[in-house]
Amino acid sequence: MIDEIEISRAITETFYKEFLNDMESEVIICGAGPSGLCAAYYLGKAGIKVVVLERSLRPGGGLPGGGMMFNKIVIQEESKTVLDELGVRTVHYKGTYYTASSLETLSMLLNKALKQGVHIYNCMFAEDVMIMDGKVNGVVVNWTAVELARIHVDPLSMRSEFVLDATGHDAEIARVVSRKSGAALLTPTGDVIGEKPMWADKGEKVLIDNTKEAFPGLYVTGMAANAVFGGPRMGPIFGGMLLSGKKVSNLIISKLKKT
Ligand code: 48F
Repeated sequence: MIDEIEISRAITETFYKEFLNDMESEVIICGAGPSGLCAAYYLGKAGIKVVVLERSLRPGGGLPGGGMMFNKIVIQEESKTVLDELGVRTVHYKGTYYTASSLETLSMLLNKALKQGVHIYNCMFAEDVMIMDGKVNGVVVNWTAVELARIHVDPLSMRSEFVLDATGHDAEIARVVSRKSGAALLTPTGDVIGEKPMWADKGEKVLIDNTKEAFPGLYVTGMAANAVFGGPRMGPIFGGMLLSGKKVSNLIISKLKKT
């Protein structure tokens, strides 16, 4: 006989066991778009304890929408190796351009990250950060439903060695650090410089360089990296997002090895 209360117990108990254990981790990734998920996969693969927070009900950020809801993405030759590793099928278009299904890319990123032991909390967002002794060491979290309902509910906190801002165009985490830390970001102006207009070629090129530490304990990846360090947007070419996620995972892995 199927019992409703056993089902409810199974869900709550399993969730809370995991959530309690995830209150402390090595890396918290804010945002489950392509760059955040790609970073999560590589960090998980390296055996690092990773927690991903995603404000939406469905992870993926701008990925499933492809270009203006045509659900295909374009990637370049250099980033094809990442999709090959994930098992995503690509089709050669012309020259150095390849296309892939945005849905297959999302499903494989999710699948591979989860199978590496990454825990993803959807419907939960980082509303603030913890900064101690000049270093970001965690985030303050709340349910998206609380934000949508505009009700006053105090948040909870999650600690980590490093926080990764993968929140996309808004660079929400870097902005909160800039606003509240009372110290300069590691950008030329000391602040979030802001995203520049569409220029796909330049945007993809500078993104890799912009993928780095933006404040002690805080790294930036994907569109958040270009927003923080002032790079252009690039539209539905996603190779840079994947390479940025991979690069930031390597930076964090080497930092964790030193600490
Ligand atoms: O925007 P998003 O897809 O970021 P990305 O990984 O990729 C950018 C591309 O999709 C596209 C592009 C391609 O070249 O330019 O725009 O840089 O995903 C960001 C995710 O972060 C979530 C948001 O819901 C989205 O799924 N997010 C934003 N703020 C928060 C957050 C927050 N404070 N806490 C948790 N999740």
